[in-house]
Amino acid sequence: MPRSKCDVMSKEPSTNLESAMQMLIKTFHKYSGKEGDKYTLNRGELRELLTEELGNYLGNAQDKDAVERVMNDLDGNNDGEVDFTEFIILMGALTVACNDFFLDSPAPKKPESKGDAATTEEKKE
Ligand SMILES: [Ca+2]
Ligand SMILES: [Ca+2]
Repeated sequence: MPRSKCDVMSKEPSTNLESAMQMLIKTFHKYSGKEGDKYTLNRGELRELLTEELGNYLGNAQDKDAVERVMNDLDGNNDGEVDFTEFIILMGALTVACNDFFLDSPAPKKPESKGDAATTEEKKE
């Protein structure tokens, strides 16, 4: 897979979303660089990241089994380490879960839309 050149880290972020991307990258490397491979999280590093950075969302990260489960879920290529791609999948899944929660919260009253736009799939053959 060719990597598109992205120099986001060399520029000052100018938007919240760009800042968020930088934070994700910096946070990952803050923990991945502690032991062993600089670019991947081993179990210890993963546990530290989960407890330090996601304590509110993953309250049970102290629990060894929970870390083990997260590790097993994330480690798509089964090398016993979580690389950035695997990490970003966790962040994506957590963000989706938070968004679902946000959508479910009753605060803003909206008229119920009955007919969701049917998924139109047009494929050219
Ligand atoms: Ca490491
Ligand atoms: Ca892996």
